[in-house]
Amino acid sequence: MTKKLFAVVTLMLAGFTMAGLVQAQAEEKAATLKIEKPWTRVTPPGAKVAAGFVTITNTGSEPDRLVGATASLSKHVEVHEMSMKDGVMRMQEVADGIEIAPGATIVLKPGGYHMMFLELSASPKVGEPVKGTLKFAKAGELPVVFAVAPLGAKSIDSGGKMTGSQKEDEMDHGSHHMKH
Ligand SMILES: [Cu+2]
Repeated sequence: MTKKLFAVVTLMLAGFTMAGLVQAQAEEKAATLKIEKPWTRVTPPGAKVAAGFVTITNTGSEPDRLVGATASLSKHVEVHEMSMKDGVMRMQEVADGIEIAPGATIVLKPGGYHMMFLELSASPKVGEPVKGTLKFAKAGELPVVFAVAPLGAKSIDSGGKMTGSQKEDEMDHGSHHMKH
């Protein structure tokens, strides 16, 4: 092998190793967050907003934060929390996102943390999953597909059966109409 050829081969090997390393790092980042059951649900006629839910477990050793999301049928998405104040359920944007400590699981669900899909271009329909992403402070933007549950569903597990009262939903939308 000539010296020149040797140099070229060495450079190529270095290049491959670098590419492999970068890819491995990206995979490792994504692998530290386990994303389960992203879902949304059918909205009442005329609704301008829909809610999105998901379960996220941090299997890594560093904390991360859910700071935002996207959904194909929404112009922009906010992360919201619900809280009881003076006997009234309210919701507000979580400005800094939701922290996920190492080993912790956060559950976005009706009545708690949720994503708010704002300015809908179309309503979610059962059988038509919604593509989107979840944005994390450290792991970056990860793709998800939101399954669509029927109107008023309280979880994606119940097969969309109505398990709670619909009052909560009406209140959600009422306060959003005021806010947005
Ligand atoms: Cu909300």
